[in-house]
Amino acid sequence: MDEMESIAKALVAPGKGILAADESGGTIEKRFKIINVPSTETNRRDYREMLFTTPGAAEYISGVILYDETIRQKAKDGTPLPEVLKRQGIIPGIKVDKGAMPLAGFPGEKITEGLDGLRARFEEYYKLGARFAKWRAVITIGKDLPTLGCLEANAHALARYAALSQEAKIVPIVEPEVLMDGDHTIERCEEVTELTLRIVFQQLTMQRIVLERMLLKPNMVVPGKDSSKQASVREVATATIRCLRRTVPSAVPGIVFLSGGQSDVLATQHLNVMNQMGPHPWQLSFSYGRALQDAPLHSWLGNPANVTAGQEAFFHRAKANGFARNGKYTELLEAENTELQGTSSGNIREASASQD
Ligand code: 5MM
Repeated sequence: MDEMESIAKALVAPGKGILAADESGGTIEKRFKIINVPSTETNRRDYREMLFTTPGAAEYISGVILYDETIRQKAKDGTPLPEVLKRQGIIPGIKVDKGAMPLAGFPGEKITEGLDGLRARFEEYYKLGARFAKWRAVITIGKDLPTLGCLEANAHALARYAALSQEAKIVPIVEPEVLMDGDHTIERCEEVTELTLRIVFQQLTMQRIVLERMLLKPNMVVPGKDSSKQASVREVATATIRCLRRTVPSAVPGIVFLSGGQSDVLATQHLNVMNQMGPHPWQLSFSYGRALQDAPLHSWLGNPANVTAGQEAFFHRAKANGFARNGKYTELLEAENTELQGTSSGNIREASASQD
């Protein structure tokens, strides 16, 4: 089998999913602020080393998305962090976008930047061990938003990125995130997500992306976080699957959801019910950032004495999502390690859905 195809398949292997640990400088600073830890290079390294060296993590985690700084960092014993992951049996990945900036002429909308010089960066990232990559576009729902201009610009950039990624023999994860911010209904989220995915796949086709060699990282279809009408787990699962079946070709090997500001437990429940509704044309897994990290972050608190507690909290969430990815998650499983979860779900619920 082609190398990229086998990497894409390995990333969505049964019972496994991806840890998104690619917070850029500003985002990790925000996360550390919640636990009162200064965002120094050493603290960022220590925190990520704690996650990556979690005993048994590879049972449920297939790959980790790194940030440019992290892929160049070394563990305390001098081992490069990508090597630490490889020794665990985890595939290193890299975020290659340079963030979302205001889109000229489109007030309230953003365009993700980072295409200039990307071919050379991909070459270097391959040498540093990255075998998959990620680029995130953000789509805002609001009055008269999103515009077609914004959707097309972002879809085009995603497709240009994916083409360069495949040229470098790196599997692209294509992440068009329709944000949860706002008071819109679940129906409006479904309408916007469907349109977004249609335009993204048109552009991927135009740029000759080999669908078997990529993964899609979408939002789930949920009401805005300020909506007066919240949805049940089954409603979210039903709307999300309907939307994906209408838009994602079956040649795409896997869909790895982002959590987008949902509580960690809810993100697991949604994934579980969607998998129970299968079989689906693609594997359905996770690529969570906050929904995997909120619990370990609050157990760690920047204190070296808490590393084991942080790893246990991370392992627990990875395991829960590994089971959900097979539709086998249960309340009993969630209750294991209850004392370690502390207030994590509460904290994440209070956090803003927006990354920006
Ligand atoms: C980890 O956060 C990623 C974005 O970081 P920056 O905003 O600093 O670039 C983000 O793309 C993340 O990978 C996805 O949104 C998934 O994370 P969540 O928290 O939504 O599951």
